[in-house]
Amino acid sequence: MTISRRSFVMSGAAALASIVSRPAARAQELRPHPSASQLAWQRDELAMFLHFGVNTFTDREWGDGKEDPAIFAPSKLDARQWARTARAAGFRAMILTAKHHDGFCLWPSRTTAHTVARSPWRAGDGDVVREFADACRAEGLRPGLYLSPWDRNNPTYGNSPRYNDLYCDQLAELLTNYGKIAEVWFDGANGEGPNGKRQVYDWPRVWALVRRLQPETVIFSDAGPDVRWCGNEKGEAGDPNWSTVDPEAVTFPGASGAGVTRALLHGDPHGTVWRPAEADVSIRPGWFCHPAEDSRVRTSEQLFDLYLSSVGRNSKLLLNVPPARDGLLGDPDKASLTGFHNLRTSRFAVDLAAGAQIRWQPDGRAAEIDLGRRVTVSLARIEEDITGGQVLAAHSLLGSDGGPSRALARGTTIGYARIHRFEPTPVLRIRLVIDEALAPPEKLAIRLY
Ligand code: FUL
Repeated sequence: MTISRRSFVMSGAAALASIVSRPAARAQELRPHPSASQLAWQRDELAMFLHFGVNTFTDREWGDGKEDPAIFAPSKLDARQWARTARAAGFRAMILTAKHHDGFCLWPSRTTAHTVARSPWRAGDGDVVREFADACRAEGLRPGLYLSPWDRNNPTYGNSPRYNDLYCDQLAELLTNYGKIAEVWFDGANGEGPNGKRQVYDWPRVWALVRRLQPETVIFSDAGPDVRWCGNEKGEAGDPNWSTVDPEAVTFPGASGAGVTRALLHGDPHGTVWRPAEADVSIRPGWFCHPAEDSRVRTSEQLFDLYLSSVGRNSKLLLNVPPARDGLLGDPDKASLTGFHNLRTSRFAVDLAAGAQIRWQPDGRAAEIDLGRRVTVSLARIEEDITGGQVLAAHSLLGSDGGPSRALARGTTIGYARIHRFEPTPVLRIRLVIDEALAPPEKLAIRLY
């Protein structure tokens, strides 16, 4: 839909710095918009995923559930090292695999004997979830937990009502005993195959339990209800990427089909619920740490690219950094993270548009920023104020060095953030053209680097 011709000009005096705003529009008040929890989730921008468990010791990606708990013996496990590393690299949240598909519980669950209590680690008195949650809080990170629905160890798995009871009991332990949890992650994987056990999950019951025990947490799954998967494990959000979706397009975690992938990737401009996309990807080829992959850790530049294709496309980056067998994050992973942080802080160090004069075109379809001096720019970060919803569908960014304007970048949706990277270009003036929108935007921020 094309933007209405109604003007949404802001008076020159009220347009401050590179933040462009206009009085509230009624149409937008009715649009789907984020809850306080969804907004806090998005503003974290970076969360670290930690895949750790028996697979770390067997060198596998998917355990079969027959692992002996005695193999779980991290000699130096230090969750504070995980959290310190994450915080120093600019991450604001961490999510731990409390139970992966092998069914091994990293906390001493009462629901099964297949837990850390049967391992030699801390003489069977340890609790990785406790150490993880304490470490997050000590370092100012928000903790999240992954509890795999698919469980290849538990004998009740496949007996739907019994396993659903057990799964809810496990969830209740995790959501009752470890303080406030910021995100609960429900994986859609189920590799049983056509002849395997058929477990019918009771998602409405699971989600209601989470709501009751942790009303402020966000629930992630392909089907939300709060945050959706971005549709791939490459760290690439869709383009366009709407945070609104049609709730009927993906109704349960693990649903598949071309329509499902499209809905996850792009959302829906006319969607009736707010369900932003999370982009999960691993710093290594595998989700678990395999020593043979130590030389294949993504470089700092590659992590920066992932930041642009996730956070820079209205998503959140959930970057997996798996602890090694000793229970610590390894040196190659830490080095890449440090480099990534340095790149991010240096490339976004000075906003060259801060304090610049902004003028809206009378019909409200374009804003011009006079930088007052010639600067060389190569990155632009544009933000919609999403507190009232998301409205921009297509835009272009032009730059002028005194002469005619040249296109710097073109894009579809903006949402929380859209980051464009282009050839370093000298400019005196920048023009943001709104090519297509559902409604006039409430407020835009344009930052140049
Ligand atoms: C997938 C799982 O099968 C992988 O092992 C990993 O946990 C990834 C995040 O989700 O569905």
